[in-house]
Amino acid sequence: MKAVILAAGEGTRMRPLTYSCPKVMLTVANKPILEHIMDATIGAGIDEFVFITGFHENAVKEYFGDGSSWGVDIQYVTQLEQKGTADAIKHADGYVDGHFIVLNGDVLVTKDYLKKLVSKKSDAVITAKEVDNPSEFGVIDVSGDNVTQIVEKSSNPPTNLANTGIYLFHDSIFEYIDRTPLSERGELEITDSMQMMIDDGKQVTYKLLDNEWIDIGRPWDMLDANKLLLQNIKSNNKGSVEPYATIKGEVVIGKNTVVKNGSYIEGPVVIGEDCDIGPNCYIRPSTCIGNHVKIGNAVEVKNTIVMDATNIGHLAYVGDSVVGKRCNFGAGTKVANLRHDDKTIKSTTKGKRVDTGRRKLGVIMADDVHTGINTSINVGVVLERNTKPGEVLVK
Ligand code: TTP
Repeated sequence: MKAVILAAGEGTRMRPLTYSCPKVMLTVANKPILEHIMDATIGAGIDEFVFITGFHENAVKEYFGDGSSWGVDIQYVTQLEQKGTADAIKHADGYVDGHFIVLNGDVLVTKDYLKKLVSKKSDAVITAKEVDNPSEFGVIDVSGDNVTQIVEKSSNPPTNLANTGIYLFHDSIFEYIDRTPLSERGELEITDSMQMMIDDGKQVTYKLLDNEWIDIGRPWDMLDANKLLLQNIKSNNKGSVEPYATIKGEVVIGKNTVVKNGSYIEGPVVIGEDCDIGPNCYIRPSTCIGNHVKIGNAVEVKNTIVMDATNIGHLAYVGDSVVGKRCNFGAGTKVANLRHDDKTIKSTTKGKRVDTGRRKLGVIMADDVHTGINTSINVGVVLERNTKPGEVLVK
C-alpha cells in the first residue's frame, strides 16, 4: 500500500514563517513536520510514498530526495495551484493502485494508529477524533461503523467527531473527485467527494483516533506538537558537556555542540549540531534548538522552538515562542509570555486578531529578525521577516 501526503498548501495561517519555507518543512522537535509524518507511516509498514508538492516544493525535494536515505521510495507530483484537497489527491491518480492512505502534511499521528488504519478494507475510511470544540472542525455524523454525513464547520455540529484529514481510500475515489463541484470557497474538497460516495451507497466508514492528534495550522500549534513529540525522546549526547554543566531528564545533544560550564538544562530538550550553549544559561523543558545556534550567558529559554543559526547571546528571556532562522537577539531582549489579567493571549494570523486560547504565548518571530539591546516583546507578537531594530514591522 502507498501513502499519499498532501504537502502543496501555502500555509497562509502560518505566515510569516511560511513565506520562504513550506509549512511541512517547518521544524518541530528539530525535524520537519513532514518527516515526523513519514516516520510514523514507515513505522506502520509503508515504504512507498507519493508527495503532492507545490508551494516552495524544492525545499521538500532537496531534503527528502528519492527517499533512499529513509529506505523508502518517494515520487513527487506537482500541484501547481492549490485548488483544494480533492484536487491534490487527484494528482495521485496513476501513481496508486487499489487501497492507499492519504495524510495531510500537517497532522501528527502515530504509527500504531496508522497500522490499524491500513488494515481496513472499506471504500473509504475517515479518521475521526472526539473533540470538545466540534464547531471549530468539519465533523462526521455516523450510524454504527458507517459515516452518514460529512458536515463542514458549523455552529451546530451534529456530533463531536472531528475529521482529522487522515484517510484510507480505494482508487475508485478518483471517479468521484472528477465529478466533485467547486465548494462555496471555490475549492475541490475531498469531503464533498466522500459525501457523493455516501449518497451513492458506497461504504464510507470511520475509525476513531485513540491518541493525541495535532493539526498544525497556526504557529502556536507548533508548540503543542513540539511538546508532544519531545515527550518520547531519549537522552543521546554526541557533543561535549563541560564538567560544571548540569543536564537533567532526557536531553539530546547533537554532534560538535558544546555545553559550557554553568549551563542548566532540564529535559525534554533537543539541541542540534554545532551549537554553542552557555556558559551559565538555563534551558527549560519542551525546548528544541536547531543547528548552529548560540545560547549565551544568562539566557533562559523555555517551551520554545529555536530554528537554525539563531543567536541568543546574552541576558535574554524567551518563553513559549517560535523563533525562525538566523535571528539575533540583542543583549537584554525579553519576551513576555503571560498577561497580568490572566486572560488568554491574542495573536495575528492572516491580518486578523485571533484568540489563541493559550494562557502562555511569547513571540512568533520569522527568519532574519534582529532585536536591539533591551528590547521588550509583548505576548503573542508576530515579527515579520528581516525586522531590524528601529523598524516598525510588528503586528
Ligand atoms: P490546509 O491546512 O487547509 O491548507 P494549508 O496547508 O495551505 O494552510 P492554510 O489554510 O493556513 O493556508 O490544507 C490541509 C493539507 O492539505 C495541508 O497539508 C496542505 C494540503 N493541501 C494541498 O496539498 N493542496 C491543496 O490544494 C490544499 C488546499 C491543501
